[in-house]
Amino acid sequence: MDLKRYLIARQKEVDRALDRFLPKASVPPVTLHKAMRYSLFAGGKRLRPVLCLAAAEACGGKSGAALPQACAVECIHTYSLIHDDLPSMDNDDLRRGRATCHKVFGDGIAILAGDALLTIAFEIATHTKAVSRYDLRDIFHEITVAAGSRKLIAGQVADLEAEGRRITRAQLRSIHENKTAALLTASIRLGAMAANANAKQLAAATAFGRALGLAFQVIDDILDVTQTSEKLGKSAGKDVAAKKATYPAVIGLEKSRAEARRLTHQAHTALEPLGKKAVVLRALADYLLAREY
Ligand code: GRG
Repeated sequence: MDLKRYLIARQKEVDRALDRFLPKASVPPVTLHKAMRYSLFAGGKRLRPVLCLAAAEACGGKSGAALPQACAVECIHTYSLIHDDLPSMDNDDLRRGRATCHKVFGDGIAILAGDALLTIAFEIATHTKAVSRYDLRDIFHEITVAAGSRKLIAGQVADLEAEGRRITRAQLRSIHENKTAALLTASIRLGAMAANANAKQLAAATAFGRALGLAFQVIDDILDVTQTSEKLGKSAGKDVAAKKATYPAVIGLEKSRAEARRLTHQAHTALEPLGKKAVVLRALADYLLAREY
């Protein structure tokens, strides 16, 4: 299959839907809507929404049924990036290849743009169509748990608290599971749910998401030390400078590479119950691993 063509088509589909869901930049408060759009349309990979759409297809459904959920997750992801870049968090100047939201709009508007993106995710999620096995309550439960104080925000708290400290491999894995893998897994589960996945399909999608989510963060940690800021579109080498808890810091670069390969293999194995329909998810896992080389 031609993954590049698939990615471009799906990214465009997601961008068009996000553009429809977001208030236009001319709608008051203009500065806020400009800031939300500035960060949302800054050229992210749209990995989470694409995984969501591909998971719907892998479970025998149509990708279009998962579009609101895919867009909701992308809004939550973008909010987390805006807040993470703030001076009181990671204090970063570069994101998605351009100046961070607070550098352009100021800290106050950046905080509010993040808040508004988080909130609009739930408005967008109301466009989800219920299927026989899952209703809106299930969709909201999935999103709120992944984005909440026991997953995404727990990971960010642990990450902040681990700065400059020695932590174990198990602690690091737990940070990555919460900070990164939980929202990625939720994206994939939401796609499966849009396709009315049965218990076996949902379990396969979940296992795939957990392995892929961890692999993604291990690879992201590796890229931070092996790539340039230009290539990444965000500040490279920041993890080392900020004494961040990362895989290369805790187990070394070569072992991190081996771990990324092991987790990618685990992700592939998890897809077996979904058969041939999971071709795109399988290719996406390989594509993420290949980013490292
Ligand atoms: C502020 C609540 C709160 C959470 C922040 C997402 C996050 C937690 C921090 C951002 C920094 C970071 C290293 C996050 C780990 C997840 C990750 C690698 C995000 C970047 O995702 P990509 O590569 O980004 O998919 P694009 O820009 O392509 O969407």
